[in-house]
Amino acid sequence: MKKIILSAFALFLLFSPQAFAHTYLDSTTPADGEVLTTDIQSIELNYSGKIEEGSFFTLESSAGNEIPVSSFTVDSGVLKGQLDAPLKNDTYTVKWNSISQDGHPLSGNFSFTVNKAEAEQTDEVKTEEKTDVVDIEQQAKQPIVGEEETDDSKSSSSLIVAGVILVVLIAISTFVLWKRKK
Ligand SMILES: [Cu+2]
Repeated sequence: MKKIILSAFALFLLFSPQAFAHTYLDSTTPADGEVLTTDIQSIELNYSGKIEEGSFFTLESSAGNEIPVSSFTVDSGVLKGQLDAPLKNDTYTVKWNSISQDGHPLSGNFSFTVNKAEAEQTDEVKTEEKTDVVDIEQQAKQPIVGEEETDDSKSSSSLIVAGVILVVLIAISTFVLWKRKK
């Protein structure tokens, strides 16, 4: 009987890391709500775990026009999209789609603003802009859109684990009853 309990426990340990391996979007560069004052060459999405090849995102201007992204690379938990040309001053939305290593489709979006300083600006205006940037950066610390979905999926993972435990318990009690009959 001890052996059965031990092997049931081993079985549980074997399956549980996978049940908890759900990936979520950890951070992005640029960050959600960030205001950029310099040009960027790429957009990076950092996930909490591995994501599958074929994960991608689209980049849209505030008018809804799609900005071309020349190439995507997936390196373990990092999805990187290369930009063809410098971005004009505007607010952009990144709409991302990826598949977690456990097969979960994941999606969400975040936005950032490009606000490059004009070549001829008085110092006064520059100081004003700096204050604005700090305010928006504080807003950026708010959670990234799409994390709510992750929390739901986490609880569903716990449900799966609970289900596995239940099945194992039923199997053990069935076995014990069968042995007693013998
Ligand atoms: Cu998952």
